[in-house]
This record gives sequence, structure tokens and C-alpha cells, in this order.
Amino acid sequence: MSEFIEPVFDLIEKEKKRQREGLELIPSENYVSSNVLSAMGSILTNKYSEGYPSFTGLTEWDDDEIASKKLANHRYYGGQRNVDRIERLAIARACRLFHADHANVQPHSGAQANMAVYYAWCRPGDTILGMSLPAGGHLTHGAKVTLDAHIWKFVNYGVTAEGDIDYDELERKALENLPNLILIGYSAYMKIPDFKRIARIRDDVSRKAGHEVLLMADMAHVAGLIAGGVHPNPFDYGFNVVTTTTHKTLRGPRGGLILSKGHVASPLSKPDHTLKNIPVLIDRAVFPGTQGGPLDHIIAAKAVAFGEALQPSFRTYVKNIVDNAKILADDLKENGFILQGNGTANHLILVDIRASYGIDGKFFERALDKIGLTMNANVLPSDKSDAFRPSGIRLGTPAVTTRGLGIEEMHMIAKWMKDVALICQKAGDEDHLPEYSDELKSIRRDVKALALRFPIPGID
Ligand code: DSN
Repeated sequence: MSEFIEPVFDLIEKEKKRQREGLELIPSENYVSSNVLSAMGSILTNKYSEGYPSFTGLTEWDDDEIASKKLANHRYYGGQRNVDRIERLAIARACRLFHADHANVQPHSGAQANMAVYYAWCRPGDTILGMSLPAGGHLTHGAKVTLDAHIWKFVNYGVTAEGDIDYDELERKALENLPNLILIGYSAYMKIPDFKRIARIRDDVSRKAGHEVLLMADMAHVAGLIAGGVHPNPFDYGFNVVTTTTHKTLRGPRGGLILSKGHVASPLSKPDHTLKNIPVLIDRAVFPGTQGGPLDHIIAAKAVAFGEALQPSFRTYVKNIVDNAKILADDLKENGFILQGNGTANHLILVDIRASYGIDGKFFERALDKIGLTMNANVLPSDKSDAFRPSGIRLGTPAVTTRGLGIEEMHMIAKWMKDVALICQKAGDEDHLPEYSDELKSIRRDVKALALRFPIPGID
């Protein structure tokens, strides 16, 4: 290998070792199957395919149907016959998985998926109502540092002291501001949203404002749980659009996805600005609106992952994710950890580590890294500290459940976390952590021994 290549592959091997010998508890991460991995690393990365394949309704692919209907292919490059079929497969499977009329599988990420929906529906300066970042929302739901917040006016709602969405605040702000788009979604929220109430608020806003209001769920975190039937589907409550990433609980490649309900038509048509036409407005907003060429290798990997998620075994997997999270949450409470919302109904857990053990989230994150438990420091809704030294630590069970960990291992993780919290407490700060390196190394050996008992798909 050349000197240019070797360092990169060296680091990939080191990362493989890190993943194998530790436990991944960041709730937005997962391990993909070897088939997803192969599709991602395939020669499809060589292809350009700006535009869209023929639209044919929800059939997987039918050459005769396409020929008989003389459906146009809306690509801007030649050599599309294989990538067209792959994209259609991904679209059809995504629609089947989430009961959507339409899917756009091209967004490169969740952030790009969200921006495309805003661009499809909102004019510059329009109002979007979403959850605030400290309350558990996402950067793209209105954080001032984003481009989104420069284009649209975001109004945010938060959570109550009990950790529920503050529905009264949401309703009040919705009726005061009459937003064009109401958004529910989060990166750190442990309850099941009341989709019915939110849909009712949207209807009230629509009536009062005299215009259609788009109801959108960014379900990036819980997409796999919805696909596997252990979490309600926003479409069952009248939502128009659902966005997601494809790599979290859905266990696909890193990427984005937009699903919608409405009339599916050619992306070259110039539809009226109505909710009924949202599928076409979204297609036009993704390409050419906010993206150029799709990543065909990633779309192929999405098609594989959606196929995997349609299998009965995926339902068992997501049920186990939630069971593991509930067990881990209970164990953590027994070990003296105070949890935001007092527990979890999904795959996410948010610990108030400052209230529990008097240390900050970043210090705890770094100490846990030393023993091979990976999770992330996170702000809490009530946090007085900044994002670099927040009071919370966020963890979740999608990745360890893929590896096959269960009840016994959840008990051990909670105990190790307590052991490390006590060490951090004694050390006082990171500078004094080396004084406890023997204790940390001993826990590290136990974590590694356990991790090596559970193979990683795509690696082992
Ligand atoms: N960065 C993701 C997460 O970790 O939750 C959200 O996009």
C-alpha cells in the first residue's frame, strides 16, 4: 500500500478494534449488516444520476408497466437502467415500511431532508414551530447557528418539569404565531408524543389562519421503532410529512429520507402549492432545490436496509431495543442515577449526571471512553451550563441490541457506569483521573471481555 493510503486503512483497522472491544451506547448509532456495508462500498459510487427514475406508483419495478404507460424518465445522465431500478426499489420499500404514498430516498442526511421540506413548503420568512434544542429538539428545528434559522422564522416549544412535551405551550404558541409548518421531532426525548393532540392543534391553526399548515414529524431517532411496530406512526394521525435519517434505529446507511402523503406525480409538473401536492413539491425541493447528484451507493444500501426492516426479525429486534432501554433505565435509577423524564418509553435515556453524582457530562463521557463505554454529553432542558460542559449524558440501546446484549449485560453496564461515576467524583476533575488509572483499567478489562463475546455484523 502506498504511503498515501496506508495511514487511512491503518486508522480504519484501529476503529474496527475500538468498535469490537467497546460498547456503543450513543443512541443515534448502530451496526449495519454486511449487505448494507457491501452496497455502500460498491461501484455504484462511480455513477451520476441527477433527477429521478420513472414514477410508477408503489410497484417494486415493472418494465412492462413503465413501457405501457410511457412514463418518462427524469434523469439528466445516460446509463441509468440499473440505478433507476435500485432507486425504485428503495422508494417502494420505504413506502411499504412506513405506509407512505411517496418517498424521496435522495437526501444525503437528516439535516438536508429537513431543509428540503422547509424549502418545499415555506417561503423565506415563514414561521415554523418546532421543539427547542435544549428541550431535546434538533439543531435543524430552529437553532440560531443554522442556515435554516436565517431563512425561516422559528418559534420553539419546550418540555414540562416531568419531561413531557409542553403541549399547552405548543398550542398557545401555535395559535399566537399561526405557523406555516408544525414540527415534532427530537434527539433527546424519551416519551411517546401525543400525535393526536398535535394534529388537532394543527387543524385549529389552519382554521384560524385560513391557510393550510403542514404537519411534519422528524422521526430520525424512532424510525426503526415505527417500522417495527413498537412506536405509533405519525401518518396514522394525519401527518403530511415524515423525515428521518436511515442509520439510527433503522440500521441502514448514513443518510436521509423524506416520506409523505399526497398525490404522486412527475417532478417536472408544476404543482399548485397545496398539501395534496406535497410529494411533488418535495421532489423538486430535493433536486434541483437543495441537492445535486444522489449517492447511488447509499440509495442501494437504503434499499437493502429497508428490505431488512420489512423482515419479521426486525420487529423482534426493535422490541428488544425498547426492552433493553427500559431495563437499563431501571438499573441506572437503582444505581443512583437521576433520569430526565424518570425513565424511557423508547431507546433513549438521558441522565442528569450533575444532579446524580455532582460531575459534568463531558467529564463523565471522557472517563467512560477510557473503559470502552461510548455515549455522549448532552444538555438537559433545565441546563444552566453550556453545550461543552452540559449536565447530562445521553445513551441508548440500538447498537448493543444489534450485537445481542440483553438483561444481564444491561445490569453490568449500569454497574460500570456507577463505578466510573464514583471514580470521577473522587477525582474531582479530568486532571486527577490518571490517579485512578488502575481502577479504570480493571473495569476496562471487564468491558472488553464482555464486548468480545458479542460479534459485530459487518465486522466479525
Ligand atoms: N446527531 C444526531 C444525534 O446524535 O441524535 C441527531 O442528528
